[in-house]
Amino acid sequence: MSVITTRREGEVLVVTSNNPPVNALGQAVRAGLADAMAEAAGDDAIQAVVICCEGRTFFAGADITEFGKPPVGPSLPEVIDAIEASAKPVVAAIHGTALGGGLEVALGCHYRIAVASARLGLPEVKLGILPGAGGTQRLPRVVGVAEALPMIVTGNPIPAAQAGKIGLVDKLVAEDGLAESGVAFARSVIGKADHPVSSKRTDKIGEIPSDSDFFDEFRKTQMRRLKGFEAPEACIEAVKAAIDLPYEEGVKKERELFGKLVTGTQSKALRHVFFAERAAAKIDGIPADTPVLPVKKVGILGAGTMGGGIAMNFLTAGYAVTILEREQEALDRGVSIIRKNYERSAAKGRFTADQVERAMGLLTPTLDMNDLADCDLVIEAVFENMDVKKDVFRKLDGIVKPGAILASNTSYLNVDEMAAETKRPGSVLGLHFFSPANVMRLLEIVRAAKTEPAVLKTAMDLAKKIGKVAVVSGVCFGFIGNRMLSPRQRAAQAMLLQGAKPWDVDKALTDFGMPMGPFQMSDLAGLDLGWDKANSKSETIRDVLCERDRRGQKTGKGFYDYDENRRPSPSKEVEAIIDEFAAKSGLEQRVFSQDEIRERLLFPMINEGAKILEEGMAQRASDIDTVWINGYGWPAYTGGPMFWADTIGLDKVVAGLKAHAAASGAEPDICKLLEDKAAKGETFN
Ligand code: T1G
Repeated sequence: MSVITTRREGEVLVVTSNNPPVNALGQAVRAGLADAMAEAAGDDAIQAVVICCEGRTFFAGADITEFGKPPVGPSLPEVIDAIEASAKPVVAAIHGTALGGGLEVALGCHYRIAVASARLGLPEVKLGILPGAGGTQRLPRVVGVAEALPMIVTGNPIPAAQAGKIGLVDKLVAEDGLAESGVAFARSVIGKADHPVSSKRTDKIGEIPSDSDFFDEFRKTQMRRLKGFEAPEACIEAVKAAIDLPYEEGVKKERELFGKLVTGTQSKALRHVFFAERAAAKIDGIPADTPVLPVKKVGILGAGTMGGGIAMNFLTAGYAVTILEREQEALDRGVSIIRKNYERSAAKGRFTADQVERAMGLLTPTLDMNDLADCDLVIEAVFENMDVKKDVFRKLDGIVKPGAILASNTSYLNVDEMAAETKRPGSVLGLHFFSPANVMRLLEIVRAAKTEPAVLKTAMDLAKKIGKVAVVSGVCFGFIGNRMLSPRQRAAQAMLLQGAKPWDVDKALTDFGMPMGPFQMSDLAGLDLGWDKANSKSETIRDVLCERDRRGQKTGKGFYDYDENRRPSPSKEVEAIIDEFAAKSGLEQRVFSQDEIRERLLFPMINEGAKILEEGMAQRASDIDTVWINGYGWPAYTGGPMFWADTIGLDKVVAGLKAHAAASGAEPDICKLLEDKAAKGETFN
């Protein structure tokens, strides 16, 4: 069955793509489109063409799986140029998501119609590239630079209605009968003398000169998104070329920029990230026909920071949530914080007032655990103490209906032990959200020894519905992310005793692209987590800091001093405390280069990741990358810790671990899987 079929509707040729799952513009689709355009050109009975797609979406872009392989013609630019050169009007009939090359095909068409639920975008920048089939040259001509630039540099799609407003879509049509609407529209333009051939359009391109401060102003709004990424700047350069150069020259400039990016490390890393996030949704070892269990009502134990944030995920997705606290005052505080969070997001335009009221209307606060009886899923977010959690699971098991899922939001603790407190171990698992739970995309689904396949699959299905990127972890201390965080924090502390200062250590990681370094992170979380105040005897730097009430951002000082806006600055007092402990340690004091600090912090993480893989605690190396990018802000343009290790070479990681151990007079701790792979020149991904 050809992926592209054509049929005649009187004088209109309807060209349909059927290339599941997303009508990616693979070679067969491109060839089919080229043949269809030749058919249209060669038959006088055909006076117009409609291009549409079967399945869930219009073309969602080039076929990313073809990247890095030898190109096979016809190229997408060639196909689009043939569409645009047609003497007969070509109409793109859009549904789903017209993205990347898909939107570029639509831009080569003379007209575009779309259903209201469609979205249109050029997300190439998220893959470390830029629109490489004329998008940076045609879109500004169709909608103007001011509208085109954000679409190209952020990669975020826009809804069809907005596309209609800016002239990207000529007509919004009914959700049903899109092809028929396309034929009707095509008939309405047959015979029109001058089709608005986009690539020749210059009416909107002249509005903003390329030396306008519009570009610098725009850069300022995108600083966080732009930091460290190469593609956004190239996108800006390509749009400037659309302003300054004739179309053909501009396309050449686009192609040159595309060629540099697509062969670069950042694009390889970001394409890895794209597929890694999707691979993570695949759970090894469960039958394909495993059912997804029905979940309509969710119970949350604990209305604190985590419980409230977790509740918001489900409320926003339209689930009824019953939230439980022990005291009325804590319950009221929790509910009020949820409302305040919604209102703050609404003020930023993320929610409408109606959406906030709808979400809050789904929330039922209670002090009575029996009110959770009819929940399909209950998540506990109570104090991180095993005895407390065991007691909660025992009580829940006796109250909640048979078949309901019981989940723990624990960050570290053993979910098998919690499951053993119940008569339903098959329905118990961990759902580890990351703070702030209503913002961070990552969810670690902790697979306990007895967790049933249907429960796992239901959790994965729920994760997607609440907009999370989920990764399955086995039961081990800290699961995947926090388990790898521990050796990094230990390495950071150890360097303080050898002459390093917190701000130098943190800088090495923020320069690498992390949002913060180990000490900034400790100050954010609070230095007194697990600190035993009553028995503290100034034995460690952390003890002394806490004893002096330097407990982190919440007390205005920790490793850093913080101003009223929580901006950090190095502290002389802390420096003196560190110097005292370093002198007492008897260790050789030295100056660390930024490269060495980075290696000392990150290589032990890679080693821990290798152990996690070796023990089967993660299903695949790319899952570990997905955890660190979505849970801790690891710079996506390096692909995540395991992809980054592959890029620099596992032999370099092993050599570094050995060298740093020797320099500290310690025995190297190197995972066998890592050592074997390094020796064989293999990679994790
Ligand atoms: N190429 C190949 N496979 C793709 C694909 C693509 N462009 N998009 C999705 N898939 C696969 C995906 O791996 C998964 O496979 C399945 O489709 C469902 O995807 C020349 C060079 C369209 C919004 O960046 O954003 O055009 O895991 O799970 O959540 O200038 O997929 O089932 O085996 O994500 O409903 C630009 C990328 C390419 C769009 C649907 N286009 N895709 O989301 O399903 S570069 C993109 C998406 C380009 C031109 C340049 C999303 C989606 P599997 P899914 P979804």
